[in-house]
Amino acid sequence: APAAKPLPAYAAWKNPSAVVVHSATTIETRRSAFGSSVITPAQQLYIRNNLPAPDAAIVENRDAWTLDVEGVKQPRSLTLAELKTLGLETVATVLQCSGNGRGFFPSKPSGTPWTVGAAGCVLWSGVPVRNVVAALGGLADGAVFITGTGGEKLPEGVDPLSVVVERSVPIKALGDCLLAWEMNGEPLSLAHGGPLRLIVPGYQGVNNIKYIKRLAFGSTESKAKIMAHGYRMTPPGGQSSPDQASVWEMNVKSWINGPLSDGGPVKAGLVQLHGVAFGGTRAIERVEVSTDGGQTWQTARLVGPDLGRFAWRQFSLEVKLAPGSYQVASRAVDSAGQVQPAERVENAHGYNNNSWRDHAISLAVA
Ligand code: MSS
Repeated sequence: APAAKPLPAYAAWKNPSAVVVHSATTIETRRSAFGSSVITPAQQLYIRNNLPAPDAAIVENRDAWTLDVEGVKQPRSLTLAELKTLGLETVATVLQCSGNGRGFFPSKPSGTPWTVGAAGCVLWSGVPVRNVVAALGGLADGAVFITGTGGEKLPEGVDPLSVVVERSVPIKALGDCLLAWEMNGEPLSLAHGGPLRLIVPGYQGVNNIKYIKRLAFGSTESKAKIMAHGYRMTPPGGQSSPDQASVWEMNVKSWINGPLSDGGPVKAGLVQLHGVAFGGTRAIERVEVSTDGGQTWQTARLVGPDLGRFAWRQFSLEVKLAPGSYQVASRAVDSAGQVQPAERVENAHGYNNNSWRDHAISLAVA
């Protein structure tokens, strides 16, 4: 096996045994490290940066960070100190990279071959975006999209639109969006977007803009490359274009986190199969587990606190397993009756994989 890559400086505080460092900008949580207490500790949460992380100086004087708000009746710039006066809410959301599960595509799309670990369930505290809009006189006419712009310093000599991390989401997300300065009870780290991050609950990771500098409401989507061409459901072999579906709401998904037999077979007898399930913007209705590769299913028990429809649910199924080899799969159903599918939707860049078959594990029992 190749030597493990070291953690980059901005993420040196992560737990090295809980993560796989793919590169300085892509760090994945190990399947065995998720634990079973709903919330993912910061030390083991994945990282995905499209640009290098900004200088740590941006989190030195957090309250002085400024956000430009446009597309409201009274557009202006607000400091983080002022945003903190406008409201306070906490929401638990699944933060998941659009490419989580890309590693299961046989077509090997370019990009990080994440399996399950580009995801976590996190608590965010901040001000609801709707409060900020109200404080600035309400939306200007014609708002169809919410656009967030990342605060990275852009490389010189290139078209800013070709590199800026700027994403638009439909205005219907407005009621749920948060401008967060705290994660899991701690000031938001630079690695996860501090001092201020846009949280779009239920939407794929890329829409949750870190170190947000500008929030705009308008009639058109961002012209940035990452919006117009990036993160689109491009047919296999095709070219990305703005008419293809953007990677927005997450689909219903689940996977097994344990026990795993990677380090040797699990002891025969009573076994508690467990994992996580989430439905994007919809709550989880139920989760089924199979030990025979999807031929038969049993309903699992939802475990632990229900932190709302944007969080994931832990689930567990108690089974008695004789020595042998098992294909263990899980299949979630959301509150709208959407069932996690057996097969992935093939696409050029390996997005939105929620195939239960791809996420099944082989379990050796002895
Ligand atoms: N933001 C910014 N500003 N920048 C960058 O790069 N990235 C994305 C998001 N946001 C970015 C941002 C992505 S892409 C993701 S996933 C996320 O983020 C992640 O997060 P964390 O915290 O985990 O790192 Mo895929 O869909």
